[in-house]
Amino acid sequence: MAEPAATGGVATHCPYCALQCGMTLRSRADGGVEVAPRDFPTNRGGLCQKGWTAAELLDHPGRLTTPLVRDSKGGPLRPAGWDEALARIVDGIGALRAARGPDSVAVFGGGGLTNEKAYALGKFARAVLGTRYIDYNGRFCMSSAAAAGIRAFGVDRGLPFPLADLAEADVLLLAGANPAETMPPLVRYLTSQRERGGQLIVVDPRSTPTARHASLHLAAMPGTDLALANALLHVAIVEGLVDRGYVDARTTGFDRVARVATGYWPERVERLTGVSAADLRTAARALAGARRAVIVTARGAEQHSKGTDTVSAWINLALALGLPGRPGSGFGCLTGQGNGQGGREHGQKADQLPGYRRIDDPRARAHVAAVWGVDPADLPAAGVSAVELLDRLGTPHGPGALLVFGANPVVSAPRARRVERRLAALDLLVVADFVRSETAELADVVLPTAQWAEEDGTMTNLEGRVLRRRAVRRPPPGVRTDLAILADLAARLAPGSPAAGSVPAGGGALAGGAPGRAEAPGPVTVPGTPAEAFAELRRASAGGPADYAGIDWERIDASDGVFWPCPRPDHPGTPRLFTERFATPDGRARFVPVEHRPPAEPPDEAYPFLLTTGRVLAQYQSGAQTRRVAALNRAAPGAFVEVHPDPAALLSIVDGDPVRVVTRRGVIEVPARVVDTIRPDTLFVPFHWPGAARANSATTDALDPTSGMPEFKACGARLERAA
Ligand SMILES: Nc1nc2c(c(=O)[nH]1)N[C@H]1C(S)=C(S)[C@@H](COP(=O)(O)OP(=O)(O)OC[C@H]3O[C@@H](n4cnc5c(=O)[nH]c(N)nc54)[C@H](O)[C@@H]3O)O[C@H]1N2
Ligand SMILES: Nc1nc2c(c(=O)[nH]1)N[C@H]1C(S)=C(S)[C@@H](COP(=O)(O)OP(=O)(O)OC[C@H]3O[C@@H](n4cnc5c(=O)[nH]c(N)nc54)[C@H](O)[C@@H]3O)O[C@H]1N2
Ligand code: SF4
Ligand SMILES: [Mo]
Repeated sequence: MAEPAATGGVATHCPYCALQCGMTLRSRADGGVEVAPRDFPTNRGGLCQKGWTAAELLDHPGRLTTPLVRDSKGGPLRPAGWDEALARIVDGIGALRAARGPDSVAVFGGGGLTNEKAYALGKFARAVLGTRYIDYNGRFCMSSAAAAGIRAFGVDRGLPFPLADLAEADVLLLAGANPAETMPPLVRYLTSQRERGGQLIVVDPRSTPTARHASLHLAAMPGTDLALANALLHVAIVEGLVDRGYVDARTTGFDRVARVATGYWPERVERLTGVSAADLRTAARALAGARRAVIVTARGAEQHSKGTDTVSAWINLALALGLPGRPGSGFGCLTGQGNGQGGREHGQKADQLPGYRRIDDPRARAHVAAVWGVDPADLPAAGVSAVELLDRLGTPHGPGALLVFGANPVVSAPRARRVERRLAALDLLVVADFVRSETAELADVVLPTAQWAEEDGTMTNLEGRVLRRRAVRRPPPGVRTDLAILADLAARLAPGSPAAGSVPAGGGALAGGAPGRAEAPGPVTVPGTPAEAFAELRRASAGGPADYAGIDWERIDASDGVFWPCPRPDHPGTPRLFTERFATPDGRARFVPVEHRPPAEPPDEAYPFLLTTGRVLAQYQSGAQTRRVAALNRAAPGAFVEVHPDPAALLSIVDGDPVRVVTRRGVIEVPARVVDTIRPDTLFVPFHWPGAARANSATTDALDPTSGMPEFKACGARLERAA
């Protein structure tokens, strides 16, 4: 329930990950903000260290409180007024559009933005700028799981059931998920699952804090989950453990998948994965024998050039065992960013319109164009995925301007040195942020925005539960909200406004329609307040797969949030999907045959290790926020490389030695952490730090062909002692 006002606190949620732990904020006498945990279904009164310290950034001395502009490339950023900063943006955009049309401007969003902001950003890109170039950092995060979910179930909701179901599973399999560090309060569900006598199976090349809770740890080589899942399916088929009744009644395509599975006998897959045939059989029998079984994937299984097919392999196994839609059982993925789920529903994805509609669907275009008051023909076509977008920046035919809201790709994008070069080649880089992130440091214009505790809005957590973010105080003087910035830019760019003088007629939707059309629609506005934006989002999402039409703030306030789809005010919301049918045209889930293949860059003689990357508990993502919090820096002061004692001994490396992790793209300079919790053929580096320790200097930009997900989790590497 919402926190009663009588306590004097404001009930809201943590700004960081998709667990969206409940917290209560109180203003202190000195103007600061105090965080207390709040009992909410996802955290049950728990918070991790990041949540406890989240308010420290609100009054951080490095917080931006004035716009910054750069007068010439290579020159310094200097403080400027809002009018000057926004005029600089409008002039830059106008000049590019006059010369090269609407696709000369690109937008990059983030999965941390509220639903309202994600919606406004998509509308700004499509209907004000008229560009097809918009994508966001969620492409690095959830895109493979999303693509596989849509392919099998017809819809993408990370967990199609409430998180609490995990505690009730007799067998729970986590593939490439380390929630003990990435969602610590979730561990209480794992603990109660074990106390009830349940088994936990963890697939991870490292013996992580999560794997230490497991009854069975399958330490597979990075990039081999697909083969492993196919082997479990092979065992289930050979041993007669498939749920034939479910397969016949609720699915299509099993026979083709069964034929593929014949090639994945356990002894062969033992050689591919390094997991013993005996353990593969044990895992398959445990899952198949459980009354309630749940399979969950996260980034370890997904961030590969075959991430979509890998998630499909896990879904195939779940379908063969009859799990999705069965009470207490199921398949899901752990969404990562605070609004990773909602952020991928309302139109900041290159191929998508609000309500999880497809931009290439004529009915979807007509619906959204009507809400926006534009001609469907003026909405751009699908753009390209994040890495492809970054790759085109500043090239002769690519965008010359980029607006970034809620991402720090200089640290978090694969092959980051190339990203820096592409950003440097832009005519205009605009970054809205509350700190000088590594990406903001390269910008021509930096816009200071409000933080989570200073704004209202909604977030959709990893369960598809729509929640309220509530302001406890107003933004500091000089700071504006993202919505206010977008609304102001839209007004300044509108045809007929003085600032838009340099924008040509006929320039996409911005000019109000194609030349010669009799009734040109009026200028498109972007909602400048969260309430206006949510009201519009509800209408735009109505009838789409992620339907929010029946959700309003009062309903959320009166409950623990509302699960989408919720098409009408009298609709209860949908905590559990797929109980009767799947969201496919025939209501059945679809098996998809998938074959194992090696990573884009397998190890070889010159690069004998597999480099994988990921997270530590006390830092968040690119670290732009958490590296500024003193307690978190004490807990996790810098990057490192985990290496097994055997290869370390061969290379004469001892714990703490400075080393170089070298790939075909670059070098990571970090101290070695010699640990026996990692496979001898694998190296692990966390990606939260910039500079010489930046993991993404070395990662590959090989992409999944379906989702555009980069291969963050596997590429050939060698390890050297630093000179
Ligand atoms: N502390 C902290 N928490 C976070 C975040 C953060 O930055 N810091 N970020 C949030 C976000 S956006 C996300 S997406 C989530 C991510 O949450 P997780 O997916 O749990 O995090 P990762 O550390 O990226 O990867 C999980 C595990 O995958 C393993 N792994 C590597 N390669 C493979 C492989 O090929 N197969 C398998 N099966 N496992 C492999 C790694 O060893 C690692 O332990 O965390 C969220 N929570
Ligand atoms: N090597 C490697 N790289 C990875 C991964 C990996 O596992 N390995 N994981 C990938 C994954 S899963 C993810 S999700 C990405 C995340 O990658 P990033 O995009 O770098 O994520 P953040 O560090 O959260 O960056 C968000 C930025 O926006 C700012 N910000 C936060 N909230 C708001 C807001 O409301 N408005 C505005 N204007 N700004 C805001 C923050 O201060 C910060 O600078 O990294 C990916 N990169
Ligand atoms: S688990 Fe996630 S949502 Fe909860 S306190 Fe930690 S970072 Fe915040
Ligand atoms: Mo993520």
